Amino acid sequence: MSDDHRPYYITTPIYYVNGRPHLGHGYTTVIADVLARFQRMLRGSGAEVFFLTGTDEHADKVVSTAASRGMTPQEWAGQNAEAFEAFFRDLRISNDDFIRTSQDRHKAKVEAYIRSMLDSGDIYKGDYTGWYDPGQEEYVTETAARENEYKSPVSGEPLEKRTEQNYFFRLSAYQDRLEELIRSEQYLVLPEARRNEVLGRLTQGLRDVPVSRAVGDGASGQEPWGVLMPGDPEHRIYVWIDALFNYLSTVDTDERRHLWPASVHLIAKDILWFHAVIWPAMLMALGRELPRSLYVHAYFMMGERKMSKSLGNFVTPEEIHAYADRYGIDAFRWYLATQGPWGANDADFTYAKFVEVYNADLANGFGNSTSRVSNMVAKYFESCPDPAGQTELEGHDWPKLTGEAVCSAVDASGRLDVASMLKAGLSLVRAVDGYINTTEPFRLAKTIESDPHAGPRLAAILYHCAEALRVASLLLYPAMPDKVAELWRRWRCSPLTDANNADSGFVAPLAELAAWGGAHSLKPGQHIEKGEPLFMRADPAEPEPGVKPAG
Ligand code: ME8
Repeated sequence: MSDDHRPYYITTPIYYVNGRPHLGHGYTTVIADVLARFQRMLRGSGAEVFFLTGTDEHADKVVSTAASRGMTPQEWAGQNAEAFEAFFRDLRISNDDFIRTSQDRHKAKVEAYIRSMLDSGDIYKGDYTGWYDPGQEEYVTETAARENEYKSPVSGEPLEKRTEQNYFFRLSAYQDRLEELIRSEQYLVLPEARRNEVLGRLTQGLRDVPVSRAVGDGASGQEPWGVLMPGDPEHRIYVWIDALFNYLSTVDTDERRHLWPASVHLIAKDILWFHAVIWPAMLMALGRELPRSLYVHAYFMMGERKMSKSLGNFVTPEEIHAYADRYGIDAFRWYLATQGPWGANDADFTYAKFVEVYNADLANGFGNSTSRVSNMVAKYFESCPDPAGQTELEGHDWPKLTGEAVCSAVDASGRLDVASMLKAGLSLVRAVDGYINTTEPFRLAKTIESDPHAGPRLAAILYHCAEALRVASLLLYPAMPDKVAELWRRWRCSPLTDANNADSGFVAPLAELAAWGGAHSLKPGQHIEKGEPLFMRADPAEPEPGVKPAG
């Protein structure tokens, strides 16, 4: 997973284009971005990191919604795909490609994969009867249908009993191998609760799954929308099968083939089965390597219900924009990355919590600490002071403390524990605060005239504060690229290949960038610019930014 001799290839789900983007989509994509940025910094210049997101466009609903708007499916899908791309630009997502399943580069590959599975007998023609959830465009198992009183587990709408002639994927043939792969962690499913859930369901046995729909069904009166079944133009490939292949099709080219297998697929628990079971089985059928890991997070909720498109209760791009206008997009990213539903538990998004975290971690934390230190340096020394070889002060061994923080962040990134990865940076900030409180440099400054030891001591204290904050800033960068790049410009210590572009590469790997006293550390005498605090304090009494969506 974190084997850094291999390229790092990370993906998000590709999102449905029949509705607008919302916080849930933003969440997974921001986390993927934080992990991708961390890996680029970890590996330094020439890092082979590939981050893919995109849109899933061949759903039947795209056809019906487009028709109701007097548009072609391609036009409607294009308009919404652009909305996702714009949303991700606003969120400062640094994806390397954006795959749309309606693109020829994808469709041609899907056709070839399906053809190969028809040839091998992994796909065959037969009859299928089952409970269909029209909202989700998927069949629900008999057990799941019964447990939910034959209603959609997502929308609560009634399920429909459907029979159709279909092509099937011989999933049942892969039962034992799948169980073995997931149990042995060759395909690592995280967190543990989700892995156990998959293993539990696998022991109930696997049925073959339909992988096609009749042309005309759900798309009547239109050109067939989707990828046609090779050799049988009466059938289209089921949107879910088409979609899963995006992870492979995008890199199945001469220039990119070495990127496969993916290091990490990130998803939420709604689409666990497709990714934990059907996807690896199809890859086995194709004789391809399996992705290294699948991370399955929980849901952002609004009160008791999952935030979702079909329920219309989501935080919109406009609302997120309003937060960004007031607090900066980096603050929003920080909140998502540290407070979101990572792991097995759902999380609520609330304004009160946002303000609390913003003030504690950013305004009173990172922002205050960097501005306190910049101000003291400017006031007492004008430029970066000289520590004169001292490394341990008041029991604080800063080279060791910063080294440990970096190790802890790297470890956490390997476990995909994003919050702990970022907290390693924040805890260094807190350590600097505590250190300022015990050493009281502002008090020491008053004795410079009378005490000959006070000046060198003050210089050493402030140097250590600044250098520790510089190391902390590296660990905070993946969540807050723009604010951190701003600090690096002010302190003349940017490790970016272009200091004015927070998305440019890193000149060296993290181990070198973070080395105390190394080539990238703060140099005595260099300019340290004061500037405005990076984050202004938020007033909890102020009303929430933006407007709530209607309904
Ligand atoms: O399922 N909380 O697309 P989709 C957290 N096209 N994450 C959420 C969320 C919430 N309330 N709501 C959505 C599809 N997400 C298929 C995927 S992949 C080959 C095909 C995020 O538009 C989360 O990542 O419904 C979830 O898995 C995804 O959006 C579903 O997006």
